[in-house]
Amino acid sequence: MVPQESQAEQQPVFDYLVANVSKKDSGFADDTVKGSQYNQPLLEFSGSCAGCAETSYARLITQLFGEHMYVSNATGCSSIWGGPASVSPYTVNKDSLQGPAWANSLFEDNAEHGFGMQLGQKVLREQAIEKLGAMNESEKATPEFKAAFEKFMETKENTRTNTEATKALLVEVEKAAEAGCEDAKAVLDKKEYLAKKSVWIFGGDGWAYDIGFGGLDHVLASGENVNVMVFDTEMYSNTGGQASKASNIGEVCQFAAAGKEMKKKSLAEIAMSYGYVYVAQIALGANPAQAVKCIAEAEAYPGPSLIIGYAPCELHGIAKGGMNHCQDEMKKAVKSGYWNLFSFDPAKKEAGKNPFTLTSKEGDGTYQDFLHNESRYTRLVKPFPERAEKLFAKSEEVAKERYEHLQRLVELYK
Ligand SMILES: Cc1ncc(C[n+]2csc(CCOP(=O)(O)OP(=O)(O)O)c2C)c(N)n1
Repeated sequence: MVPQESQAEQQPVFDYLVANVSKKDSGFADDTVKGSQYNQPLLEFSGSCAGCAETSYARLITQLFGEHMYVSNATGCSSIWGGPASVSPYTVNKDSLQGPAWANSLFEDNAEHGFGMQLGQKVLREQAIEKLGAMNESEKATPEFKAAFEKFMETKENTRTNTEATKALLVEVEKAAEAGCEDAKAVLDKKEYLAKKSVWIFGGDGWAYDIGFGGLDHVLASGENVNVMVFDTEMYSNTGGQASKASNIGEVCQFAAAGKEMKKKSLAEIAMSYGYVYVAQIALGANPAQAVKCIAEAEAYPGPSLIIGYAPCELHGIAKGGMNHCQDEMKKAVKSGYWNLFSFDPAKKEAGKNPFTLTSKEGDGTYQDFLHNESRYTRLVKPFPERAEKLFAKSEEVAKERYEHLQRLVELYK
């Protein structure tokens, strides 16, 4: 890093790029790894720590659905880099000046807050659709209106295609309003709510696994179409690294100064037990294709979805490479069997297929190397060498059991 003033002569280049460079047709679908990277990120210049994994997940989600997103954000790192006082790193796109609508409620009621966003916009949207239905039945409905309404209804649940269909329909609604149609005027009053929205609930593991868990469970059980993204740093990062139920065996955190003894809670499986919740565990740096696929599947699933993303953090104290190699650390976590990649898609079950997909392989024997590269573990070695050895061995054993259990789930859901 160098002082900002010394780089000021580059400003015209930056301005040129911002003003003149437009989206190129990549030839790849938007919901693929390559295609998604041609989309404008609607999260930029956040105040996160360098290398923060949380921002890379949020940025990617905005590249897929940003223009249509409502985000409810739990208090935690993501509400701090996502909404520091007076500025916002979330932005709007160049063409329609649309971007994520973002709000932070509390640490403890984030799921409920996002649920309210979903219900509020759903009711307004349905009221507008009811009026459109009445217009469609009217003998005054033009063939153009009928065709546009049909297209709108066909794409009603698809976040991407419904936007264009809504635009075309609103042209016809405006014509009808000009001709004096009262229903059309009522629809125009709610036009912001007409296109399909993508409702997201963001938060850390302290929120999802612990403090906000009751609300999260309630919202997942509701069956409503919300998408939950958990940034799993395996600790309360924003308040200096307290242990959460996502922390792992042997991990040294505040309130677990001698290394946590209990294993990590399987939030994913609690959600899977409902059978109608889309669930995925991802790690962007380890398998970007699986991550993008799961995010797209979760968003497309017309019920509740929970994605848990492994998020290395400054506080993990990565020895080799530090946070410059955050994405590589995710790779190591998956390769060693420390973190598992899988998804449970109820839509597949409905189609007669196995809903459970186990993507990652068995650990490759580097589990202890993984632990020994992070100071949240190695901190235990000096003061308590024997305890460290015991807990690290237990952690590996539990990870093996967990993987075998996941393999059994593949058979169980067949
Ligand atoms: C009810 C309540 N308790 C405690 C806090 C203080 N607090 C703010 S952020 C935070 C930690 C958040 O941790 P996590 O959910 O894991 O997210 P991360 O910071 O790791 O992204 C805490 C304890 C709060 N804001 N509200």
